[in-house]
Amino acid sequence: MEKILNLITAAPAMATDDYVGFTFFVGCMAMMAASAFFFLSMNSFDNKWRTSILVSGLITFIAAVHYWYMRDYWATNATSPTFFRYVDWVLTVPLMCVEFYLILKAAGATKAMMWRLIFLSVVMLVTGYFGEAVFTTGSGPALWGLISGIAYFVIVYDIWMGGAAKLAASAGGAVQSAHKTLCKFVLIGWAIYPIGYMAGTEGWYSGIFGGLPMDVIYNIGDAINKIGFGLVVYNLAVNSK
Ligand SMILES: *C/C=C(C)/C=C/C=C(C)/C=C/C1=C(C)CCCC1(C)C
Repeated sequence: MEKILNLITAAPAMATDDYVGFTFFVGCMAMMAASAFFFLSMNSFDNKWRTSILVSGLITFIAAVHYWYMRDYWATNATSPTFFRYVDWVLTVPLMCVEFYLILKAAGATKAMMWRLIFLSVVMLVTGYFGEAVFTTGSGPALWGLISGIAYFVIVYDIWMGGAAKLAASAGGAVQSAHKTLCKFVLIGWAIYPIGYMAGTEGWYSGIFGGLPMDVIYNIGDAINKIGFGLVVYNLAVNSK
């Protein structure tokens, strides 16, 4: 017990004007609460939805753990926890691709479709990491950001107009409308991230977004996308119980 208390009280105090630190803190709480919500509600659904809700919970839970570390990293170093950030994304974004597969499985989604989305998402994130943490000078960030952006657009194309869209149309009803909402999250919600990237890296675009705090943008994006995505799936399970 004393060890636990020490752990909690040993957390560095946060300055009241540290609004970046504040968004890490609130983000951590929100992810924890969302995880409890998804995990606890899971068993009230029909078997066919349980895995989807479980994955929703895993996404927010993995994020909660990373936010715990990122919050601490920020409090200690006052610099971006880029490594933790990308480890979080490389685990959670592929799981979001799995969600597309899970809700369309009954309509005939294939594992090949799922792996294609997972592969594209990993390309998007690894190239993004290169631009943000490895090739950070000259035209490095712009170039790697562009490659990352291309992978992002292929994902958007696949789910809006590719095979996944056709399966959703054939499924119709609640599944089709949930798919459509998830597509909007990817098109609009995920577009928050390249804005954060442009705010936090050097390039021709620096004048446009320079000065905006990258971590606040990423943290807002994560809260909207991870919790929102999970709620869309939750809603689908409720509507087609
Ligand atoms: C829960 C975390 C999510 C949904 C993270 C999504 C991240 C992206 C969609 C990142 C995209 C990027 C680009 C499209 C270009 C610049 C580099 C990235 C990695 C920020």
